[in-house]
Amino acid sequence: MSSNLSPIDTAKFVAAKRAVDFVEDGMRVGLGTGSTAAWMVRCLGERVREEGLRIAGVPTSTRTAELARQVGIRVISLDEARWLDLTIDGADEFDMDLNLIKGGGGAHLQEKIVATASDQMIVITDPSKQVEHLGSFPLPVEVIPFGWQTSKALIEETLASLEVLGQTSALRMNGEAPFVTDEGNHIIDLYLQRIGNPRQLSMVLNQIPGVVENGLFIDICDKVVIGHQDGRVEVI
Ligand code: ABF
Repeated sequence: MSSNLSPIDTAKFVAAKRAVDFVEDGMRVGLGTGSTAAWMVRCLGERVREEGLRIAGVPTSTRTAELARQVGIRVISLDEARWLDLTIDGADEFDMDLNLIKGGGGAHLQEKIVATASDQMIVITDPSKQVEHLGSFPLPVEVIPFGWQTSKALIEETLASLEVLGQTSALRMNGEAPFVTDEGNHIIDLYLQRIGNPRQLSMVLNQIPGVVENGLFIDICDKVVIGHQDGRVEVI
């Protein structure tokens, strides 16, 4: 599976391959979204087919559900699983406290629900996602379509009252139309440069009417598996 991969795909692949070693027979596993998580789903499918590993997967997006079925993973809903042993997912940024920004792929709402309902969350990544302070990557905030412009204005007003650098925000687009999440919502991306107090920002954002969930994952991730382009893997 790993031959002829580009350097970046090698990094993602080796991280994914190492992370699926943590999956044991009988586990209920949360399946993340994104290109790194897609490698994990393929690696897990390989273990299901070759070792007869019996697991149930709870996908965090329609894309992941489709891929999981294609590779032979039994897919169940979170309501069927209720609680998960482990979730493996990608991220857009992680800091030394293992706090994350997620949602560049627009799936952070389901990702956060699934990760929070898991005994353990492992993030798989390449080294480029490691940062000293979260915030260089735009922070996604999922809002319901009703009154989204008002929610956006309220978000900006809230940011102005907090100590965050950069306070611009933009509705995420998909071509000419607003991007629509799996839940039928929109995403406002916040361009903040540096988030001084991610825990406070996350709580404050989620109190704004119309906001469904933001992409900050605080105290949710337990381990980060970093794959390097030369094939080395670090676990922190
Ligand atoms: C998901 O996919 C998201 O939360 C995150 O936005 C994105 C990372 O994608 P990739 O692995 O393609 O960089 O994990």
